[in-house]
Amino acid sequence: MPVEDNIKIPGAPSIERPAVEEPTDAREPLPPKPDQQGPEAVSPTGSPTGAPANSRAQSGQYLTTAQGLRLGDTDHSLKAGPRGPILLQDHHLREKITHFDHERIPERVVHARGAGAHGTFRSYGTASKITKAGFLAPDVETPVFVRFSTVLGSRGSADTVRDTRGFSTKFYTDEGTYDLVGNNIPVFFIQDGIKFPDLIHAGKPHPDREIPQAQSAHDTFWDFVSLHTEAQAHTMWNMSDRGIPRSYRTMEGFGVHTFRLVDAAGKTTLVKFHWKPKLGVHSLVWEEAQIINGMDPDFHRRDLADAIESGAYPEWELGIQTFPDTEDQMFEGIDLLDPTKFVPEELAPVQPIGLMTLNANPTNYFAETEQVAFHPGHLVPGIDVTNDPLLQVRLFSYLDTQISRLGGPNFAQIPINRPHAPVNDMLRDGMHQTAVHGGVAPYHPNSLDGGCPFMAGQDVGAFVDVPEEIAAGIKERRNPASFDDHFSQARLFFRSLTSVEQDHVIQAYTFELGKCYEAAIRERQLMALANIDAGLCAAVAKGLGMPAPTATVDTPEVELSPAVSQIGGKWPVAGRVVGIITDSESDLSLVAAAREAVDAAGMVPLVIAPSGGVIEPEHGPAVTVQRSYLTARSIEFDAIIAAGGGIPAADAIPGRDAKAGEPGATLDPRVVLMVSEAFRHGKAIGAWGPGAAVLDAAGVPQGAPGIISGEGPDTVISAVGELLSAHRAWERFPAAGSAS
Ligand code: HDE
Repeated sequence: MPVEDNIKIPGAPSIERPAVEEPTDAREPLPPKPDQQGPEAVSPTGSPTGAPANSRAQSGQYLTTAQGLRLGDTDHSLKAGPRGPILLQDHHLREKITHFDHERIPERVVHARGAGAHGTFRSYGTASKITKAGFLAPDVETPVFVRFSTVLGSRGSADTVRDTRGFSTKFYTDEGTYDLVGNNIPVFFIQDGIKFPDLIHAGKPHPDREIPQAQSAHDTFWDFVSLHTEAQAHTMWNMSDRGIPRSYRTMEGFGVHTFRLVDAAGKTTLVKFHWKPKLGVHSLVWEEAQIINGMDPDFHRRDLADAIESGAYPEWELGIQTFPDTEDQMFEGIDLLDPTKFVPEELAPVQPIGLMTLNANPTNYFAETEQVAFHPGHLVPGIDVTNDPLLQVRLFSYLDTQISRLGGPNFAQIPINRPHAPVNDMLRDGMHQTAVHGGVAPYHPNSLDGGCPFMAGQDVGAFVDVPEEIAAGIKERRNPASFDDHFSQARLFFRSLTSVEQDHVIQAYTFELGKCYEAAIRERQLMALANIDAGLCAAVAKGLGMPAPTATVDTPEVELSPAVSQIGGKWPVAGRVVGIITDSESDLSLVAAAREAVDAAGMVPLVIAPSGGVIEPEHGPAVTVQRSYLTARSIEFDAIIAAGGGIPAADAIPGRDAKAGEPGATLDPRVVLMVSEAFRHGKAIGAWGPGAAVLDAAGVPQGAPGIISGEGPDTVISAVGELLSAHRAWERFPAAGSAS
């Protein structure tokens, strides 16, 4: 049994530690864990019920049928004799199997893989000058549910694939539910939503063999984006470190489109929404991301849930860039209706308007994270849409998709989707209707139900579509000329990165295009890169072993935006994971002190030892092991402390663990691998005592950036924390750079 200690390691599956023996005493189901929360107890029509938070969970001590009939056996079917056929009469068997047969619903056509959390949003009130939205008034607190996602992969796909991430927030406001359904990249692939099925068909696995899963490194994707060059700006962001976030907690979020805020007098302001993570914007490195996909495909989900469980609540500031609502809807030459363009922060600063804190995990993934239904058309008074042709198509699509995904038109009555504002919608009947509507006159106007429901005036919170004059034009399928520039913002982004980040972009393009079978597709994408940046194009072409084409388009010169770089600041380290390597020669009092120090700094200490269990020294505290040399891999840790010499474990033989290498080594090869990978990935590494030998064996040069050797945790842990606040020891990446 693990020893109890005052440092709680997140991830316990149950609120109670189980005994080895199967429980036999009847008892009520266990309550949710302290880090968990369910949807608020409101009725299908938005009224508070006053019921306890877990009132929707199952209750009662005994197994029952769905009708509440107590059962005495669920392990044996009803048969004609012990060896006879099963009887059709077995109502329990049929109910159990029939329900099981229908447990799955269609996964989302995009963004199928996701993770969610509950939280609150507290408004600073700074936006109330330009919007009448009640939840943006000073100090208003609004419950939220957030779902993060990848775009291309199926529901069971890996978390750390190179992809755009979704960042959807449901604000349960008093004036109705407001959804901000954004991404972690501020520009999109396409300008007009009619192209969305083409984009997704190109990005998803090939329809014949259904490969590759959850990635863009394949022919159909690059075929499409190289032919359809408006996708190049988004692709550039995706090939940068933004495509492989370290954590959902370290992602920026963007509303992407331009929205319109409306004040009480009807005055409008154009805005772009930004979520700024308090922990900074950080990413994985590509090799790390690929190893994680195999070692821990749930890496991002686990990170989010563990952080919340351990009290390191992720926070984001919501901010807006504001622009005058002029007739041409342009700002500094950027068309605000073109979703493939962003407005650099240097031109329009992001003004903070509120703080979101995610403080509870869902109690049930399916009920909450899978069934939550977002829609950019879920608006509140004070926030309206613009004519961005991508947004306009989204306004149709999100409502429509829920009908097949959630089995009918009443998905707003599913607990996680219920508004916290009174609902009187005159929508009636349909599959899975759970409300019990009164009255006889669900039509307007009526007199039989006393005329109810009534139309609201603006004085009582009606949503009024912003009256907008539409310039005379002809009905046609055409973009405005301002949408024609496909390359300048890709150039702007690439050239604004530091040289380490530019190298990652080069690596990503070279990898992705190197995975394309067809040379013509590689060549065509190189032609697009030539129009963006000749140095980038040449470096990628070299890696592909192909000639670099010359530019065919006269791409306008750009002002750089250093704000898009992720490198160069210091951020909090809350919830970061520190692995502490120990062995039988480690001084366990130092290991115990290291755990305390890591925990006290708000990070999570995980002890890695030759085998699992508990290390019990003759003197001093016992230490519970969280990872063995077999189960640990560098990717799980943001920093590694070698507090032991990595004496080979009993299973350090390839027959038990292929990465253990050849037998007979003086150090366990898995420990050496762990440290060398962490070194290659620019992670902070600390060592004391026999740990120094591990660093030597891993080829870590003494005095290299981000390497701390000391006498013990006193000096090493604080130095490691300091290094982690910059995310990585960036100096360790030999930067070639490439901007022309
Ligand atoms: Fe989506 N998108 N999208 N999208 N999207 C969906 O809605 C769609 C777009 C985004 O966590 C679907 O409920 C079209 C831009 C997120 O549940 C679907 C177009 C942006 C999520 C859909 C776009 C997004 C979705 C799939 C082009 C960033 C996950 C299931 C007109 C601003 C929401 C669902 C969640 C989900 C359609 C473009 C973000 C099919 C037609 C641009 C974060 O309705």
